[in-house]
Amino acid sequence: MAHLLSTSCSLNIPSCRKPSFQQLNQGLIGLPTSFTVKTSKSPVRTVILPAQRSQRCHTVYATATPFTPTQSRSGLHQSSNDPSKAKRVMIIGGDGYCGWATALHLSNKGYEVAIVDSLIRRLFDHQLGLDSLTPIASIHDRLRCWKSLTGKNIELYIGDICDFEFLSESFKSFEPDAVVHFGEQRSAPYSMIDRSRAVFTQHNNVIGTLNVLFAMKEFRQECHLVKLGTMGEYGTPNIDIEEGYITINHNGRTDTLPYPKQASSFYHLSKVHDSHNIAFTCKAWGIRATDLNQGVVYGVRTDETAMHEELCNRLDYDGVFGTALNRFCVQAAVGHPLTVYGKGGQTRGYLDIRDTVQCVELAIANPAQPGEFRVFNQFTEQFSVNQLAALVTKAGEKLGLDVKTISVPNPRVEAEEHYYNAKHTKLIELGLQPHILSDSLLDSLLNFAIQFKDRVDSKQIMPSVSWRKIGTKPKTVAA
Ligand code: NAD
Ligand code: USQ
Repeated sequence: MAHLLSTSCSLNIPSCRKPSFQQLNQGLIGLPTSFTVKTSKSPVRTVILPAQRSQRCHTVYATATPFTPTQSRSGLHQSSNDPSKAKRVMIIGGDGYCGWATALHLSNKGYEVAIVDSLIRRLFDHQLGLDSLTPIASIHDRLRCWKSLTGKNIELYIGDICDFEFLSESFKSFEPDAVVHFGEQRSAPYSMIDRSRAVFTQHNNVIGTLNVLFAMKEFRQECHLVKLGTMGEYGTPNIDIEEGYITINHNGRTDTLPYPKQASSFYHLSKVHDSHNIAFTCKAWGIRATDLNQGVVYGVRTDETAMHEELCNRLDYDGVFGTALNRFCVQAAVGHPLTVYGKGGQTRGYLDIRDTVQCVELAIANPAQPGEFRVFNQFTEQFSVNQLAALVTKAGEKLGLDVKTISVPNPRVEAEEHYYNAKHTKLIELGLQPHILSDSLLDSLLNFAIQFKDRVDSKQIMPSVSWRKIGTKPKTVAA
């Protein structure tokens, strides 16, 4: 992959010192004493750290060893294998936007949590010259801070799930009862930059998920997979969207079949293929799985990430990784016109990141049966892009901002005016209490954007990736 800077790293982290808050605030503790990055032709691999069990609290060694010290396994949520133990949840992609918030939330709720992440998302940012609106601490500092604030451990396995050996070691070491899989390349524009990114996205996502399925079959047959899918798998059909399955009468016969998929980017297509692979392995091997077809997520704060600045989550506003509502709030804060693509009638399901963590918790607490492939549509409200722009304009004006909107020629190939009515009752039935997009949430998101507006690089706001112009030439190689 021409765009990938392949790395293998060795890293020594100083010994176990409990940080003071002052130190954490100054970012002084936990800086690696040595850090080397080697480049090679192979994709990003495992971080390899020296094997010293005595320093286990701050040292990851070999491919898959916990970052934090082991703690007595107590908690509210019990493992199906041994009811006296807390449920063990592996969060793949736990350094990312949804994964980080979820890892802290579940840890706070008494689950034993491990994060598995290749940190490749941080590399994408470096390669494309992007940055989160919010400053984010390294994963090591994040976990040290969490431990010092709450006394709770989150174990850390740094590596690529496309590397089956690494994933196997992580499974054997952590022995998860549930795996929450966020660990994919998740940007539709990224997957449409050039051939190399399209191929990378499908390889990373499809092979990574396939490896997770094989690891479950081999090492943790009882484990429940909670996989992040996307509402975009369904596209925008001119009929109601059901939750995963539709009952069809055809030529006098009836069957309940997977709902038709009409994805509209190489990224969204990778999710469709994942869903098929998961459905097949549920049938063939008796895997238990929940596919959470999530809508577009907005917001940044959750109860846990708000506890300390080093726990702060990322917030993307750029034209590649930024999503509609988050982008509009940042645009309003810096006086950039809101970028409505095309006619703005594109309608999608949206949810607050506080509901992402709630939905995942509900799915884990109410697992699918062996062999069951369960699909939930995970969003709380639907909006068109024009409606979002109008809501942000109104909320911005209340804060004294002069918010304008422009119509940008649509860089994507998508319906700009269409019917959209997607069902989303199954998570409500399990107990989801939605955070509806309110004036106060918009106020707080806008205030957040205003707080960090000096970090905004306005050059990153306009879209630069065209669905029609994608070609074979790697885009980051100078002409
Ligand atoms: P993100 O890019 O912030 O986080 C993804 C994380 O996965 C990153 O930390 C990355 O380093 C890691 N990762 C990627 N490939 C990996 C691999 N091969 N091995 C190990 N780690 C890997 O993305 P996000 O916004 O948190 O999204 C998480 C999941 O939720 C994705 O699967 C995405 O498709 C889905 N989702 C996100 C949204 C949204 O609005 N953000 C909406 C619907 C669905
Ligand atoms: N849009 C604009 N202006 C912008 C940004 C987006 O009009 O400045 C429009 C897009 O054209 C699209 C809609 O808003 O019609 C949503 O785009 P988005 O960038 O907010 O979200 P999308 O590309 O669909 O992807 C995001 C996440 C992805 C997840 C998906 C859920 O990046 O991981 O799968 O939301 S869903 O949209 O339901 O498929």
